[in-house]
Amino acid sequence: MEYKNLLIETTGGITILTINRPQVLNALNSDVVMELECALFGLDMDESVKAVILTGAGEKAFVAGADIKEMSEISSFVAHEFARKGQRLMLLINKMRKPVIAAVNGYALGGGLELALACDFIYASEKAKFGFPEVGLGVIPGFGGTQNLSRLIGPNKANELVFSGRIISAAKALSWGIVNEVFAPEDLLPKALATAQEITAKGTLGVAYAKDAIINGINMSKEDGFRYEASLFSVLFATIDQREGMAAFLEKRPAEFTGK
Ligand code: DAK
Repeated sequence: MEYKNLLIETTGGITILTINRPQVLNALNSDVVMELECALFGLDMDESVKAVILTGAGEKAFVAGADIKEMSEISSFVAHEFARKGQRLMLLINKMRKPVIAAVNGYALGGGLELALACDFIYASEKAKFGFPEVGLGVIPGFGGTQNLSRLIGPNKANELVFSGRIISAAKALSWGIVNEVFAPEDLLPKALATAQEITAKGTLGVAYAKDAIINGINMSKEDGFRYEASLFSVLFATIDQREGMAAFLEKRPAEFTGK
C-alpha cells in the first residue's frame, strides 16, 4: 500500500516509521490515523520486522497534536468516528507483538503525546517538548492520554500537566518519568536503533510475551498478574526458542533464535 503521510524504511528487521506532514508539524488528521493503523497492522503481520521506531519528519515536531483545522470543522458524529479510530490505533500499538519505540524529535503535544505514550517507551531529543493543550481548546485528551499518563507517572503529576496545558521540556519529562532517555538531536535515531538492535537480538517470542505480560498485567490485581505471567512463562517452554536459548547458554555460544 502507498502512504501519503508516512515514510517506512526497514533495515535489518527494524522499521523506522516516520509521520511525514512537516508543513503542519505532523499533525494527526483522520488520514494519518488511518494510515498509521494500516501500516502498523502490516508491520505486526510481517515476520521480517522485529521492532518499530516511530518518529516525526522535520526538525521541529514529533506530532503537534490532532489536526486542529480538520477538528474545528467536524460534527459530533465524525468526532466519535475519529475518537474510535484513534483509540483503536493506540490499542493496536499495545497489542502488537513487537516493541514500538517512540523517538520524539520535537513537539509531542495532545494526540502526539498520546501516540508516544501508547508506545512501549519513549526516547527524546533535547529539543523535544511535551504537553496536553486540550483544556485550552475546550476538550480533554481523548486518545487514552489521561489513562496512560496517570498510570505512567501517577495522578498528581498527570493532573498538573493536563489541567495547566503547560508545555514541558525533555529534561522535565525525563525527571517525571515520561521519557526513558534524552539525547542530542543527532543521536536520537542512532540510539533508538541501537536499543532496537539489542532487543531484536533476543528471542522475539520472549520479547512479545514480556510485552504482553507487562501491558496486560498492569491492569490486573497483583495476584492475577502473577498468574497471567506464570501462564505466559509456561507457554514459552513449548517453543524452540526456549530450548535454543538455554542450550546456547550451556554450550557457551550465542543463541540463534527463530521466533518459533
Ligand atoms: N493542527 C493543525 N496545524 C498545526 C498544528 C495542529 N495541531 N500545529 C501546528 N500546525 C501548523 C500551524 O498552523 C502552522 O501552519 P501555517 O500557519 O504555516 O500554515 C505550521 O503548523 C507551523 O506551526 P507554527 O507556525 O504555529 O509553529 P510555532 O513554532 O510558532 O509553534 C507550536 C509551534 C507547536 C507551539 C504551535 O504550532 C501549536 O501550538 N500548535 C498546536 C498545538 C495543539 O494545540 N495541538 C492540538 C492539541 S489537541 C479526539 C481525541 C484526541 C484529540 C482530538 C480528538 N477524539 C476523542 C475525538 C487530540 C487533540 C489534540 O491533540
